[in-house]
Amino acid sequence: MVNVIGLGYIGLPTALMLASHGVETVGTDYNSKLVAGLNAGCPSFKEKGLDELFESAVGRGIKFGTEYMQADTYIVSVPTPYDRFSKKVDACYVVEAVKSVLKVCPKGADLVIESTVSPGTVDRFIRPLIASMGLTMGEDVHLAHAPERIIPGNMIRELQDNNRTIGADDKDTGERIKKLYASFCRGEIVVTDIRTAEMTKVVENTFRAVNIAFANELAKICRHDDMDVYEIIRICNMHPRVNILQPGPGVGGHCISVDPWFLVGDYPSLAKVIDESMRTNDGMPDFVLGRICEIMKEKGMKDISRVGLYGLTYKENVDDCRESPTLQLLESQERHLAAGLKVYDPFVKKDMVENQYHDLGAFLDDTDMVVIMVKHDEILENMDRLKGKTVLDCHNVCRMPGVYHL
Ligand code: SAJ
Repeated sequence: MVNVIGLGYIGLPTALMLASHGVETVGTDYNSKLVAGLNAGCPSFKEKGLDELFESAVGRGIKFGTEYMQADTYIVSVPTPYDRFSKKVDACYVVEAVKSVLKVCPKGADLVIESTVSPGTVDRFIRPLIASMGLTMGEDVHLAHAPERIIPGNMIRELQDNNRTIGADDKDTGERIKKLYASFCRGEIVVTDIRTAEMTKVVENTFRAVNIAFANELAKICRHDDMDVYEIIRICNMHPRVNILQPGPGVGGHCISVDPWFLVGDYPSLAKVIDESMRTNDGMPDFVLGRICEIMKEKGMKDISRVGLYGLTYKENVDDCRESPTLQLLESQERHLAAGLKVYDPFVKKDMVENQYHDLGAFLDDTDMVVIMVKHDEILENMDRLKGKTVLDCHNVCRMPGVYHL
């Protein structure tokens, strides 16, 4: 039996996937409201294919609760926030979850940490914790690290199709955990050591962050001389070994905007390109605010409350607002400008910020300028409703004449 600890964006799909592939699974989360919702048949977030997977897992007998269970294998998938100032990972949730597992787990259980942790976290926090509880690694408990690579917006498919990395202290444990993930994973599963597995996960996200920063810096350079950055990227990417990503209004989400800082925090004198790239990405919301002011001046607009930000989530077609560029911009707005920008996002039902709308029509009625911060399908399907408005398109999705870009 597998006990999955933490039923968030990663833990829940993983628990459901295991159960729907015949593995006896119990999902545990300390948030009793979230557990009650799951037991009432309501997954805690929206994701393509999640409802169908949920139904299949419930049909195979998955259980949800707040207690840690007696199990052969534990998968810990709890948040790993980072300290904005020290840029170091806060492993407290992982440590607390592991401590709770160690209090109930039978001798010889497998303990898999799925949470993204900075390289060396297992050595620095988990091994000493196990020793401090009088337990012996490799006897009382077998440790592994299995970072995930699923991308919000395509999680369920990627959970099955992506290749996976399993870090383990010994070959037998690695092969046992590989077999468990192979119950649903059709990708290649590579077994390595734990520290290498910790590093690969952070490096993958850092690679993407640095490449996005390159695209963002290119956008700024092109803006300086009024060139079309999208046409330049399109043509460059026709080169067989060039793949430039897309500039945007900033980099959000709990991964690409966070994980690279682990390396900066751990290797401050070495992670120079990474540090500068993260500053570039973090500076994009301010850059967008500057563009808004430039365009208002050019159009003779005086009232910032007639400007609306379309999109509050960190990227298209997800309901996750963590580290969202719009939230970063609104914070920035309060530093630089009087509050007043209007906001609307079809995926955000609860009020998160001032002047937030919940209806596209009302939002468009009350704005003369729309800033496309997130390219949700909804705005792509309603481009005609932007006619007559000033548009700052941060994703190069609007084909109307006179549209402004980054
Ligand atoms: N973004 C750009 N330009 C681009 C691509 C993305 O500005 O060309 C922005 C997005 O708008 C968003 C942010 O970057 O604000 C991150 O979005 P994303 O789609 O690049 O990535 P995530 O955070 O949704 O998922 C990433 C993925 N990592 C990689 O692709 C290397 C995913 O595979 C990971 O599992 C996930 O992080 C994670 O949980 O670590």
